[in-house]
Amino acid sequence: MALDIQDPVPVKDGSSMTREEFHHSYLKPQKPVVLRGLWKKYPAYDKWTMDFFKKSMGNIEVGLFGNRKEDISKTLEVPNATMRFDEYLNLIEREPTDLRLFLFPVFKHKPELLKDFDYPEITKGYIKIPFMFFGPPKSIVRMHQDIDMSNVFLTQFHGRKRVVLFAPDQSDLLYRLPFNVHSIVDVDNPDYQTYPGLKYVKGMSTILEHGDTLFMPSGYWHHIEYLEGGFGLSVRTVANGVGMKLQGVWNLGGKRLIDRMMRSINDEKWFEYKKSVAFSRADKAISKFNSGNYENEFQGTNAATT
Ligand SMILES: O=C(O)CCC(=O)C(=O)O
Repeated sequence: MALDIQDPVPVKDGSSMTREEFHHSYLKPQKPVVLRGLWKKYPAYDKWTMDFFKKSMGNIEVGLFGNRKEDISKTLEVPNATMRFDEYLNLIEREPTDLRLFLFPVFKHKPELLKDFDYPEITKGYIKIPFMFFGPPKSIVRMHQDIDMSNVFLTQFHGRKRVVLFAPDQSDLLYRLPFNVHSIVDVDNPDYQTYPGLKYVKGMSTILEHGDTLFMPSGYWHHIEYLEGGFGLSVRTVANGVGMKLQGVWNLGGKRLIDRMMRSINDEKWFEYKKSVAFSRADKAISKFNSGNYENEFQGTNAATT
């Protein structure tokens, strides 16, 4: 049985979308959308290539993360390798490896890159925190929510990426770990025996190409597969609604610290405890689903628990 993730994320012309239309149809109802060509009018659109980054900042050392799909207990806080940036770019053009450059603060290293783009009208009025992501072919960004629960605009500049999305109200059925923003399921190899909640989830998929901007509303789960070596830029804006904003602050200032502390005391035992909570929440969500109460009782409340 295949996971129910076939629904495509709608694709719209980003260059002609007005702020009003975006607010009314996507931001307010918190619906994902691919905005094709949203960043097209800026120099970065053509200028930012692999060669450009190799030449302009190839000599810096970058911290790289393994995809750690196999080790779901680990979080992505500490890089597990370093390399010269140009060597890393050569590597990801050449071959699959599991090393990704995650939340790369490229503009700290080279602030003049900020002159290569502006923020499209539809994102104006919000906080923007730009980060870049680089990854090799076949690498996987395991399923997670962004810890600050922000609205995210993820623009692809090079290579294609497959993205699977789930709304935040599916968190329990996705076996979200408490004190964490990761899920323990693998959407590419769904194990229904161990994770029966997966029979009930409903997601969406899309493939991003050069110039596509994916709008991911606050708290949306995302699983990403790099189909080719490539890179993208994410711009974050404040979370939607008071609940999501508070959740973001609590994730960053409370949960993350508790998780760190408990991991340092007994990582294995703490992980087993978190898994047991995830399983018990999923069982409850399945019962609600089977009794027909899922929509009424779970919709919109999951993100505020834990
Ligand atoms: O594109 C990537 O490599 C990861 C993007 C991501 O996870 C994010 O923007 O939260």
